[in-house]
Amino acid sequence: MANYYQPVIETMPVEQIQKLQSERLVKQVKYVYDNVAFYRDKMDAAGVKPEDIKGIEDLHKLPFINKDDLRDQYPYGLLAVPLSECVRIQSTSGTTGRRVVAFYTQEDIDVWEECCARAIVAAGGTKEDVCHVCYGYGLFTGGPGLNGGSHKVGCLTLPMSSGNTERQLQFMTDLGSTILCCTPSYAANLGEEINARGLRDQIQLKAGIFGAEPWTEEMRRNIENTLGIKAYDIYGLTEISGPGVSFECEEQQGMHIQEDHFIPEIINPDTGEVLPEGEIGELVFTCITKKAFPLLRYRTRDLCYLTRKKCSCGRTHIRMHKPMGRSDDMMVVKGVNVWPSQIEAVLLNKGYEANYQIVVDRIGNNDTIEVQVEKTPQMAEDASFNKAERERSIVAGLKSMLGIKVDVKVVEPKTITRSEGKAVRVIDRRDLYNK
Ligand code: DLL
Repeated sequence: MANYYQPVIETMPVEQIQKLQSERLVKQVKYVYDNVAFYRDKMDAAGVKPEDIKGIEDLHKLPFINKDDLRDQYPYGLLAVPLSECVRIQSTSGTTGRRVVAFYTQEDIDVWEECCARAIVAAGGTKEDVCHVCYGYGLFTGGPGLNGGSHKVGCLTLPMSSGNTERQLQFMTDLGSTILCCTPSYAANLGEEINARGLRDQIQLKAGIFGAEPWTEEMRRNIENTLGIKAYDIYGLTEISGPGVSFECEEQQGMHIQEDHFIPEIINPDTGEVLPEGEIGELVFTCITKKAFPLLRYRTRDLCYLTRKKCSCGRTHIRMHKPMGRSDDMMVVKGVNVWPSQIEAVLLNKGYEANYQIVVDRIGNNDTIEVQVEKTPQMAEDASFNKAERERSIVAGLKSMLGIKVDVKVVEPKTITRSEGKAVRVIDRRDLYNK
């Protein structure tokens, strides 16, 4: 069995990684220019020829592409190989507009699964493990990606897919799952059910690989305590391949980006200017090994920062801070920028679990925002629980975090719909008026 912790690549001195990236970038730009009319036209319009790209220092000369370009080119406009070379598609879960469809050659799938294998190994996975994958299977990349990675590591793979909590818990206890892969919100739900059914001493989980949605450090601590595991973050997006574009090591201090396959940049989302290491902005990726659907300078809309600070795990690949949200997740309420993750941090710090929902509306010309959060089971049993006082305390916490008055309702346990995949945290009724 191959060892998918690949020290030669993952601990390569930075200058060598950059040299490798430069070589791959030069080849990739020529490959894309020669094979994708859309890019050829875009580069011609920007006055850039493949020969102008001599290394990563020239990356900034290439034009950006974004999700609208992908939608406009749907379905085949960005393919760089004949369709007969493609063996799979995956697609985004977008509910509005055209879905994004990504294509893969067999080689693309091998690279993607290898990326997921590295993530599983970084979370302590070996062939002795039982890897319980309850990300959705099908068009969503979560299930297939982690499934493939788990096979490569040699774990016993449980392809559970999402939902059916009853069955998840039965397999988890009967087959002794040791690594859990799902969204953090579903991990929190499973934790809640495990505790409610008194199953904690029957589970053997040691690690979780959670991603596909934003989650806070507070939520991490909560999940770790409830399930008795170490919770690792994993990031990725369909357009770039799927999960495994970056992943956490045991340090849990940001996710190592797999720099032998992807070059990250952080830009100012308004001006497109490339920002220095450490500054927060929009994450942009250039794929340097993809064959079927090779995106150059793709704007993810995810906001984060990068760091090259030395990591004690020995990996030298640059780390990205967990995305603080997407530029399109940000709500402007009463003229103030609000991210759901800020609200989550306040609630979890005050002892609640991540069972909450944010409802934004407009009455006349005024925005309203209400946060509904469930009591924990302990709070529900506590006779001295003072609802009005607790609500006032959350209102004060949110006011100091956001600078605006938020209405708060503490509701009974199990009254907010649970998610099995990506959680729906925000209901913005103002969207109805804008249609
Ligand atoms: O969510 C791929 C994935 C599956 C990642 C399983 C991790 C685990 P999409 O459905 O295309 O792909 O959604 C991609 O989800 O641009 C981010 O906004 C968000 N996202 C993904 N991982 C994280 C994470 C998959 N760890 C979009 N933290 C991305 C925060 C994340 N947001």
